[in-house]
Amino acid sequence: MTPQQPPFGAGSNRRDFMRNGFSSLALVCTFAAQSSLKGAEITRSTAPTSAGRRFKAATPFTPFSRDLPIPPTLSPVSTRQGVDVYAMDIQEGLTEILPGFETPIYGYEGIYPGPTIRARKGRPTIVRQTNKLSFDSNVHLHGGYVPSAHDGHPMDVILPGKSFDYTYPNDQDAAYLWYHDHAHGRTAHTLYYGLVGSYLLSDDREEELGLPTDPEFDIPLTIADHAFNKDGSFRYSENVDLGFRGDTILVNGAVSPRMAVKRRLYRLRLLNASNARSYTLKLGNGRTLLQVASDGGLLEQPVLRSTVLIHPAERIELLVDFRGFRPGSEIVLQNIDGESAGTRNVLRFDVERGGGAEEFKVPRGRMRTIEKLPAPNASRRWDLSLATASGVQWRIADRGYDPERIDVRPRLGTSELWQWHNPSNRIHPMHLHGMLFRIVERSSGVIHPADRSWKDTVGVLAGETVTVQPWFVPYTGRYVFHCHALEHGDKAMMLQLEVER
Ligand SMILES: [Cu+2]
Repeated sequence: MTPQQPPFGAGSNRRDFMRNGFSSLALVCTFAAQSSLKGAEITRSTAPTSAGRRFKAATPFTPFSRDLPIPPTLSPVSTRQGVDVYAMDIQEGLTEILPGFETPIYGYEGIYPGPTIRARKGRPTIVRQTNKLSFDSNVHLHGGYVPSAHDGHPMDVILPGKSFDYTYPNDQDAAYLWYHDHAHGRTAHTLYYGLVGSYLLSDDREEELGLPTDPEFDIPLTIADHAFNKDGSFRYSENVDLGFRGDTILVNGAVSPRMAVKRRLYRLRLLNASNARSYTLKLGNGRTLLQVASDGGLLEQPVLRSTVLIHPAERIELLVDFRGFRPGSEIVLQNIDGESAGTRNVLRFDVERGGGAEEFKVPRGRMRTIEKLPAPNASRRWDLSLATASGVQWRIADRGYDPERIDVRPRLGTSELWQWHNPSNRIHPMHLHGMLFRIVERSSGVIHPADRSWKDTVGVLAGETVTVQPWFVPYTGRYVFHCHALEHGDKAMMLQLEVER
């Protein structure tokens, strides 16, 4: 493991991070004091840093001390013949995550997470992305039915100083899509340093069901684990085998924030935007959560869950009815897999006094009918394994990524059975671009009811075999499928398919 360079190279015009001398001093004192602590909890890292060794007193890592930031919703710059045109700059930025410190990031519009796009089924969008970074970038709309040329294929990049108009047909059911950098070999770096944003596609059906779509009550929650250097910058160290693990959970770019909620129904859209960490989320008081959607949109019916497992790149939409809580209640969303306070505390809901009079309905029974897949016309087995012959590299079917090679050529409109076979001791969240699949079998047991709808990413557990059935629609062309543990996908756990007519 070697520490990575900070994102900004020499010659950039990065400002001094420490705007606030007092807070900065406090943090440095905290680090200095902590570095002399002995014993407890000092096991995972030797670099002096952040949450793993926090003080009892308030520090920048004290959970629930900041309000949940909500990324701004981007407005179109124009509308041409029913197509909304958006524009974004991919650029460096500074953001205040730890009070008094500015953390250098890469960001869409220079912010982390990037702005949210709210799109509507049947109404296409064009997103003009201008690369103001000093290296190649591109944008993948994760979960989108998008023509190959607009998918953000790892080899289709925007050169520094150039722009690309991504055209999104939005001809698919409502779903929580998200966009992120996909230039080959550096996604672990660029996503970690901030190139992530939400793309919320709505349709008539979800409105008929009464699901909240007002941005005040329909909240994207981008969850990612990070670590910090003393100067407040993100700390990253590459670990190709395990994938990166941070010691501090950020939600929408704030350390374990609090969210003031009214006594009414909220739609919480969870995105695991972590490099490689999976979470098992649970409400602190043991209340159940109602899941209504996953990667590919609505479930057939709502599913009550006591815990929610979410792997990198997956989305889970929950409805939480805060009328059931007393005013003044504080309910903590915890990651019960967390190994420390910094990775256990996710978010606290602070129920405000008053409210409770709003009318709304919680969907019960059938929300949608999942389309029937054509019978599979091929069966493939993809072994997921670690190769160590020339440095640590991950493989799919003993192959690493080769952009010149097409690994599978399915016909448009057909489906196949794909068996992800994972003899390794790591979780591999396997993702297919441009298309959706169903999970049809898990060797570890039954398929959870919340995983029976359309998916674009599935967490294949250590030792597990998961069979999925992708449907090769709606476009022909070249797409990739890969592990979304970003260090795995970068090196080089990715293959290529070409859907042919
Ligand atoms: Cu993997």
